[in-house]
Amino acid sequence: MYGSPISGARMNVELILPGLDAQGRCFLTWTPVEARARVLNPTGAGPVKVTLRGVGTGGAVRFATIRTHLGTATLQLDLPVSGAPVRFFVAGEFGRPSRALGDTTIEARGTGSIGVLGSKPVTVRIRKDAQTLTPAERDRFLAAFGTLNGGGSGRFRDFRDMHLDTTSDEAHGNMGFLPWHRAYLLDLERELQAVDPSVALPYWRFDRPAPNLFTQQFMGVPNSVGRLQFSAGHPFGTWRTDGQLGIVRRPSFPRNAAPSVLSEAQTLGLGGAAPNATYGSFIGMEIDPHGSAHTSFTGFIRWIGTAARDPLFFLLHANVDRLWAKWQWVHKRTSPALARSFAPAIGNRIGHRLADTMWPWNGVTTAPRPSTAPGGTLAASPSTAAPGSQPRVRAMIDSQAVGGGAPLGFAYDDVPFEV
Ligand SMILES: [Cu+2]
Repeated sequence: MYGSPISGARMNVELILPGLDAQGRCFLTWTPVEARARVLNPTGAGPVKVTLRGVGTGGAVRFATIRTHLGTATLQLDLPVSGAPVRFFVAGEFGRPSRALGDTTIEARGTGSIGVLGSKPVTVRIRKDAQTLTPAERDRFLAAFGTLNGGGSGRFRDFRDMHLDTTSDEAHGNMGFLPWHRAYLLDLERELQAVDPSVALPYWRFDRPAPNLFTQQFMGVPNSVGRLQFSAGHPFGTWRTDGQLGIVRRPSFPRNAAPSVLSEAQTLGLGGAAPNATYGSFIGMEIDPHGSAHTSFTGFIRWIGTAARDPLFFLLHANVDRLWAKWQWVHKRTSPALARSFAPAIGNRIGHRLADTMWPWNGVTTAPRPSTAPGGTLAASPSTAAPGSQPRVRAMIDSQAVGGGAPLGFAYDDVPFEV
């Protein structure tokens, strides 16, 4: 019992991470979040020196004492024996996302032979190129989406009812096109994560061949009449929307080729050259590559009123959103306070101005809004407080919280956080 103040209580380090879910799990993106470490049951008089590092075979993390993208793989902290917490920042290491739930562990290791004093598993949850997903990642995404559809009677019906000809003015043909779809994807992704928290929405990089995507194991292959065929047991084998079984989609491009759309480099150039690039010009991407990607098929995805019946819609739009996020990063257009990050609505359309609330999450069903507002408020995330249940257009601009505050809780595998 010598030197042991409380029987059975060993000195250890508690890592206090933000945004834990109900099971105590932590999800990170590239955005640094504020965390704390403190000593419990200290022995000795001086501060306890610990080194933080991430271990694991999947994702990786970076640490810093300030909110920066210039984090390091390890961080030394002096933890006072008073037990007072010491602040640090932790983020996913760009380029090294997780592949499975909790595949990265943050360790606090003492000096010399003391060893690991505390640890916490985390998941670096990032939207990835669908072409590069592992079969396990792909199958978890498909299973969660199939559950959300629930054979046509699941929660997905609300998302189907949000994107119709009668609601199109909220989402298309003006400055709110990108923010509205960003909120739409985020709402859907959070519903998928409520089914399986390891899932992030993958994107279809439509300016490159994506042969892994257009298979019976993933997004389906059309038969002679354009009806998609899936492998045995595929969650989309029972896909049903609007009372109709199955998905109709036929590409006008070969499986090993890309559709005829503006390339990524061309798209990023639409807003004009640095340092004068403007959102008002970049938004032209709604026509090409966005519209061109839709019309590179016949079937549901070709038309606004039926496009959201097809799960590929959400991978197509994740790429549209990624291109916006990448343009924002390249040209430093993440601040809604900066005029060139957004543009005045053409014709002053409601829902397309920075200060406007967004339908249907605002619940408004009086003209000029649509007469329905399916789905209720925007799904909450345990990982972040943003954007709130009834977001405004403004809340969609700085998705990674480059300017501070809470991030939206998603990031792309090729768009870093950079302050
Ligand atoms: Cu749309």
